[in-house]
Amino acid sequence: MTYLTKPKFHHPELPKNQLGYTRRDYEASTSTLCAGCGHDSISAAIIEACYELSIAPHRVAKISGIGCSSKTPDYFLGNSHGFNSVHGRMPSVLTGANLANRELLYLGVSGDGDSASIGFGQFSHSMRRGVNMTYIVENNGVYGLTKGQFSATADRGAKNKRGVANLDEAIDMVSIAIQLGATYVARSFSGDKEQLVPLIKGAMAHGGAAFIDVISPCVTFNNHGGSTKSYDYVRQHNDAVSRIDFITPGQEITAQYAPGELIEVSNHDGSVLRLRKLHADHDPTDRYAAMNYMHQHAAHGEVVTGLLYLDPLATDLHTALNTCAVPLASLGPDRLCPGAAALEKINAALR
Ligand SMILES: Cc1ncc(C[n+]2csc(CCOP(=O)(O)OP(=O)(O)O)c2C)c(N)n1
Ligand code: SF4
Ligand SMILES: [Mg+2]
Repeated sequence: MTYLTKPKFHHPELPKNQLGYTRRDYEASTSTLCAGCGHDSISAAIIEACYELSIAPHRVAKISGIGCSSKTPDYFLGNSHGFNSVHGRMPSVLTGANLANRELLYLGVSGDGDSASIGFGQFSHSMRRGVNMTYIVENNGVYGLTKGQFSATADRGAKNKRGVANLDEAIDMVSIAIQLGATYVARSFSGDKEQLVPLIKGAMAHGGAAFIDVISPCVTFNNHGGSTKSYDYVRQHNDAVSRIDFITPGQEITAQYAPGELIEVSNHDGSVLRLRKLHADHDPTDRYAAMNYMHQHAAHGEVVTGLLYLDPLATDLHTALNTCAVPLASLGPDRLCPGAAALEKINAALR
């Protein structure tokens, strides 16, 4: 059996969001992942973020590659558009869909194998092009679906289940995303819903390439003493630089913080990101300082989490290319085919 459907009925008093949807309306099939897999917690965080943002499910397109992580869009947002693509090819499929229809919210879901190995080129180009999307990598340091080989994000010296050490240097996807021009870059932990949900909300409201690396332990192949992607290791080494509050348009901003500890950033849609700085020496709006900060802390084995880099003035690929303002499918023949006279004019200009 590849999926289990959930019963449709639910308690009539379940809380509803502004659109009248319950959390159940953002769920989908029952997960068939291993019990305790971090990926299921990320699915739950996506459901919570979309519920709290009152996103109409038909406005979301969820696109994935191949892997346990890439299976997860089957377990959330059952009423949204979805495309489970080919291994490592999620970014190009998402970019194509995005260019054809700018009115949807694009959610790319991938794994560390899917994005840091076979799909590394695709990942990189989607970042440098500034595709407007929320790109989530569910990072467990292994190829879970094919039984636990080290992936390219596994730390050098980390051990597999049988005690064999990884000899290769790890790819830090967060550093690469910042370097290549992503404008909202975060790292989180599947076991920290309080941090992850607002990070996803902020990413979905961001008007450019938003990348979230979520450490997501694989309980079957990479949750033992020698792993640096296990629940215990991440809990012990998690160093949060910031906490986000996400405030929707019209919501009252009540909490008070001392000056210097708080950054407020307004989004295009009127929502506000309120960033509580936990480390005074981390400036998330300075791209090079953010990278320095992460490298320094990584050298001491710390897993730095939170919103690590943010460009408040971000734009996206549509702006760069000056694309059509409406979905291509809504264009009539008159706009798709300007006629023989227009073609003749173009040809004449090239002679
Ligand atoms: C072209 C191609 N090569 C290899 C595979 C085999 N394969 C399937 S999933 C996978 C790795 C998945 O790892 P990751 O993206 O980290 O996902 P996880 O299962 O760990 O969540 C591989 C190598 C494939 N499906 N297609
Ligand atoms: S093999 Fe690992 S990644 Fe895949 S479902 Fe099981 S715990 Fe999750
Ligand atoms: Mg993986």
